[in-house]
Amino acid sequence: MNLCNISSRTWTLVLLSALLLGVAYTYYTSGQYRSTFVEGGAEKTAPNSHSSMEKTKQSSGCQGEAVLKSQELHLVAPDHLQYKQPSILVGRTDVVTVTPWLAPVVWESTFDPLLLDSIYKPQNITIATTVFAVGKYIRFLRDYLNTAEQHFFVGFRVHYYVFTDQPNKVPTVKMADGRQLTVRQVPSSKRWQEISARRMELIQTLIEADLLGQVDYIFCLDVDSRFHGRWGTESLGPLVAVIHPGYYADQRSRFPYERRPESRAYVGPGEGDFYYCGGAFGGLVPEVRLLAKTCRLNFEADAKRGIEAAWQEESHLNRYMWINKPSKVLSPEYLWQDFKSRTPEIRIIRFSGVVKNYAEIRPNV
Ligand code: UD2
Repeated sequence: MNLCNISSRTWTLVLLSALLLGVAYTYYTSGQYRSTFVEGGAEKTAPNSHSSMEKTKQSSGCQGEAVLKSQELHLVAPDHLQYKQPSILVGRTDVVTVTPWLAPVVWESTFDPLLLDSIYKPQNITIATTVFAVGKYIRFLRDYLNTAEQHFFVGFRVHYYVFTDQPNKVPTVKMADGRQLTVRQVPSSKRWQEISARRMELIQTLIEADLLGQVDYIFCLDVDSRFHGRWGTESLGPLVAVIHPGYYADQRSRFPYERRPESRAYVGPGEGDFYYCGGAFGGLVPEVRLLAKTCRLNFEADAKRGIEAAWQEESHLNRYMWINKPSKVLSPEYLWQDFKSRTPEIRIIRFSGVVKNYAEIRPNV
């Protein structure tokens, strides 16, 4: 063995170790952050849900061991829980239950409510919901709240945040234990487009001031709607979008995306996945904060150049969800419209927009 041989082996070892370290570092950093699309925005990256993981002891069957706890990545079922046997051969065949990026599409009979509730119950999660009831829309609030008490995350901690210009008209609704309501006063507006569009800004502010680190999930919903069936733990995920009931059978060329390239909400021909509704979206609080912030910044950048996207924040949300793929997609069962007759694939309507006379309830036409 000469000196020359030793040094070339040593060099090979050093180089291999450096290569391995490099690969490990790239893998680690790419897992830490989820890249996002913020045109004109300050933020380029966002914490991934992995970062909220904490090491903790919990009763997972691994008594005494430290295990990873995360609402999304480590689903712990109670020992000895009895439920229907799952199958990978028998299930719904009339609808698609997974997106091309492998996110579940939630339809009736694709999940086991007992199993899911049993997984999430011990986590003691809190779900915030935001709802805007400005001007004449205050009339929808009572039904919205009453039906939410019957169907929305029953048995879980829910905190309703009502944004209204008429706090004195917020109805008193009997709520189950662990559920509460907070009223936030907002200015009235002469344009419905402005009310609808400002929601993102107010949601972002609420999250940053009150919800981060306090609440687990948030759902932002339209007030002119009622719950008719279960909306629960099956809807939980880091970033959750709802398919709009009006367009799910259409070609994407027909989706009412913003089509002017000069808008930050632009989605071009041959682009886009589904058409999602602005009336319902949600997920983990940090993810929804990023969504709200991005949509608000892009909305404001458009406004500075005199552009208002075709469907205000719904257009910006669609653009966002195209780039930042939702981790769970809720079928139109989760936002139907009362005027639409039910189609065979809709086995249950869980939440549905009421029929309204736009000319009568909106401040402008
Ligand atoms: C669609 C969307 C809605 C929004 C809008 C375009 C669905 C089912 N609905 O609904 O989310 O994207 O198009 O901007 O996806 N509001 C008030 N006072 C008003 C007007 C609106 O409080 O005077 C609030 C209220 O919470 C209402 C929401 O804004 O639920 C959306 O407004 P909308 O219901 O008039 O819009 P709509 O039904 O066309």
